[in-house]
Amino acid sequence: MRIAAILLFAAAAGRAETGYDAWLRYTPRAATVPAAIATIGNSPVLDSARAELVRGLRGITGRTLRIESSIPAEPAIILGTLANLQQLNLSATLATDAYWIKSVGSNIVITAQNDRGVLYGTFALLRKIQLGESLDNLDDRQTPRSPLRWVNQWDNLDGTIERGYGGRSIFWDNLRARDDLHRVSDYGRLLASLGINGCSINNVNANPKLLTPELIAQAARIADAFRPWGVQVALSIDFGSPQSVGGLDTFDPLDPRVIAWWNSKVDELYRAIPDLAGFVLKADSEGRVGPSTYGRTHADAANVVARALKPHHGTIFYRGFVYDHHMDWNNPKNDRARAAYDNFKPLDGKFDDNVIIQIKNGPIDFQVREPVSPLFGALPKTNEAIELQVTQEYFGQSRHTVFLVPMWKETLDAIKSPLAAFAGVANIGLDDNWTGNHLSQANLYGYGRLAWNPDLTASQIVEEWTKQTFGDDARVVNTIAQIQLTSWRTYENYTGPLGLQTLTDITGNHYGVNVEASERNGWGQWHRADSQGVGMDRTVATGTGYTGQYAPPIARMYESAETTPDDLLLFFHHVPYTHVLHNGKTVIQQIYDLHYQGAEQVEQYIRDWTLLHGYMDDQRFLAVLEQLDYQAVQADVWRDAVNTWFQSASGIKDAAARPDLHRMEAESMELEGYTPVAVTPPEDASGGKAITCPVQKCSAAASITAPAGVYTIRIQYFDQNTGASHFRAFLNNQPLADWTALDRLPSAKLDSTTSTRLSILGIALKPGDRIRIEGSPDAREPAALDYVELIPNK
Ligand code: GCV
Repeated sequence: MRIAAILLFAAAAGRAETGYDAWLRYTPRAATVPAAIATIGNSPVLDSARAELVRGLRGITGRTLRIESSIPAEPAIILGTLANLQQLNLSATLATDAYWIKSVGSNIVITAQNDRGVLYGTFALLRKIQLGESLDNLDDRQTPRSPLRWVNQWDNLDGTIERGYGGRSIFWDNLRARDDLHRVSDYGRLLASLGINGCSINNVNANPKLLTPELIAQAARIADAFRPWGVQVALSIDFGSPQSVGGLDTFDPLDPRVIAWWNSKVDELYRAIPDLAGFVLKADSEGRVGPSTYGRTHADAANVVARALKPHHGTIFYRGFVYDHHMDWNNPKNDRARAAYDNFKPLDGKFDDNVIIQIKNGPIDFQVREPVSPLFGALPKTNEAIELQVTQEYFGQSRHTVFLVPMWKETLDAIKSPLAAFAGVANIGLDDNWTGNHLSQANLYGYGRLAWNPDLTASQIVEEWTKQTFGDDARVVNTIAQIQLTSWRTYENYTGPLGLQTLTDITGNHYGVNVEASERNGWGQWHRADSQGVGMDRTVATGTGYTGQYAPPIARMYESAETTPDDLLLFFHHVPYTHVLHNGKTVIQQIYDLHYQGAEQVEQYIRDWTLLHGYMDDQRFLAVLEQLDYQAVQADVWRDAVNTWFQSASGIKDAAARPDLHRMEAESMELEGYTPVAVTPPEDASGGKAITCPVQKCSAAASITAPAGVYTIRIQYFDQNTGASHFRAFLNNQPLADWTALDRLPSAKLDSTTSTRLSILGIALKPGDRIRIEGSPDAREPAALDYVELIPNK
């Protein structure tokens, strides 16, 4: 938190603006459109299309469209399927869900092969208007690249969300669908605006109870809420269900009783949800049961369910995310990255045609940078879907701005084989703004747009999103686009560059820094950094052989450190810290430099964002400012922790001159009541130590030795989730700041996750001035402090 700046802006805040409308804001702008709408045909989806057009144009033009049920003599916007608009003699062949927006005389016609296509065309017309595109001589036909475009919710039936950072579930609470499902309808509208046509409504770590009659009835209510928006419900299933809820003594996919159970369960489901899209199945992965229990294959498992779905035209997405999380880390030939290919390649051609293998973009698990999974294109006789994680599990969990589209684009551009489907692990919850951070909405938008058309560029997507969400003032669009488009690289710079993967707490919350957490365990996210060098040797020649899973030209490129791009060097090769990169720097110096660079880039985002004051509503302006400010703090924590760890591991000092931070370690201040404690891991605190207060009130004081000048005073403290400690800061006994540690940070420990700070801007200081901080613990939170730092004003 920055005290001076935020208070200043907060004073200006006016009308409540939550961000709930996301990119469907329909704010006023000049647009010449017909005054009437005629919808030919009748269905809930067409009703949604008509209502959306009326709503959108009322917002944009201030006028309410006249509603006609047949084509009027005067100009109109005409909605209907090709079959219903035969009188217009439009000749076209359109795929399911494709749309055609066409000027016919003074009319604008939105047509498609199915009602859902008409709905998508309606949103597309509204998007054009919001983007200020010309409506003259319209002739725009758009066909989605893949027929199935789903989001996966990792929502649990108790209302929590696995890896969810936008609040609790909009679907479930306390083992039932919520009584009020209006958020589900509103979400359906957001999804429809992007062309998403399926949503699996529960966690892939599936609760088998979902297949009991009581919960099937609940799922049916959710399907009803989505249906008017053309979003079909799918369910994540547990492969042990024939036994756990079916009462059988087996779930062996080849057992006739199991086959019969799946058939009858699926029939029951379709009676309740006639348009059920199908299932998602995570089997033999991270403790989920699967066919291996009976020595059966993934094809046996997928097909038994697929055959039950087939008569109902349902699809099963079978996850390729299968690996052993108890691998022996001492064996240098073991490699989690190999797992998906090793498991599925031998089964190519053995899956039924309504099975889709759902493959994560990279071979590990949504790390900050991974190569493209070698399974794409390796299964020519099998349907493949790409799974992208919209929720920011390893990307700062909605507390950091990270726009994922540029990363997804690199993957999608590299995949040459057809994709039968897209699956995106969604990032929404009950928070007012859906995603916990206004700028993270762009990830959902971008996912949907790419699922429709993977050829769109990241710049096109961010520009569209920004104009619709924040308006089309050039300063706003350029600033937000610049922040979003560089944010992945920025985050990578301070969390895990050169292919190290996200250096986070792998066995914990996946949020804060813990460089060693990935090592010496069976999870296989190893980077194998030690005193000599760093990186995983995945070569065929001397390593795990993973590079051999790629097609020959790619395999050759990754086999040699010389030809591997620096961004992925340490993913493929173990090298000494002194290995020289293509840019001429050593690996170790690059690690140091990039961490400084990443942290500085976030500071720049704050400066850039500040210039947008007055160009948007104060609420969203302020919320993003606070979020970026917090991100800057965390980027410093990451920088210091990672650099400290590598300096101590490698024994090689950072060769660059860094600015003097005038840092006073809390443990070296004059303490009353406070006690120094060791922090684990030590790199998570400056000097490896913090101070905690074991009594009701403690204080830490120091005299300033920095030269006279104007400074920002940074007080680095710990904000655990076990209480709300109170702090007060004084300068020469005059009150300077007063705050309570009650941010929602996901840890109860003193570590990098809870390390945060208060910045007090613009304070004149001279040598000898006394800074004193008082801390009062609350519950089990000990008002811990790490350091005080003085940053001279430039
Ligand atoms: C739903 C990672 C996540 C898990 C997730 C799993 C998966 O391991 O940390 O939370 O489980 O991926 O994709 O199945």
